[in-house]
Amino acid sequence: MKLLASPTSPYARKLRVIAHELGLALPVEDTAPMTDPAALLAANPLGKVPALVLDDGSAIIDSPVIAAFLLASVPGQKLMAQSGHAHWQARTTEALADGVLDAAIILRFNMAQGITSGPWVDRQYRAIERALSVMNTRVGGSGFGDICIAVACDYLSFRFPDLHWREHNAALAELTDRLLATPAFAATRPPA
Ligand SMILES: N[C@@H](CCC(=O)N[C@@H](CS)C(=O)NCC(=O)O)C(=O)O
Repeated sequence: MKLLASPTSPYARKLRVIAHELGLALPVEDTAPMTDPAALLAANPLGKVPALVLDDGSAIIDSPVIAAFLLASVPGQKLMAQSGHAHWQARTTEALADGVLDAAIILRFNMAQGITSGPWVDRQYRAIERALSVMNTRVGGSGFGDICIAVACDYLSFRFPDLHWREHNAALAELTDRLLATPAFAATRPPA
């Protein structure tokens, strides 16, 4: 299998860290989504990375679905509970962290068009702020959720250095610093 992904995609980073922690080989094929490469559109008609292409040529898309596939590939994995309340809470933490990324990416697309203010922009910042403060209370819920959180926080540091998300979110800051020092995060740091 191979992951179509750009080196800076935080959704792909989440998957690469998870694969690393699960001991799965996950080769990455450098793919720039905005140029609409044929291989990406064949795997994902939405034109987004990451997309996972399996050995039989079929594809799995959307990072939460790919994450679930990776976890299911390793029976007995310890990153996330298999079922029950803890399972759904871990997946909810993933949705929160992915939602922070979705809002951040909307902001970046707006910035690229020169739009840096207005109600739609403010709405994204408010969503990020609220989600961060809830994520701050969810640290330590699961290894999987913690990875999702740290990937999102480090993406904010990477793309929004003026956001100062650490100031009111001490648990997020401690978690992110701790996970950034692990081999999986070090190996997937986005290029400057
Ligand atoms: N929900 C998707 C979001 C993926 C996504 O937005 N990827 C960005 C790159 S980080 C992308 O491919 N954008 C291209 C586009 O929106 O056309 C996931 O979790 O995989």
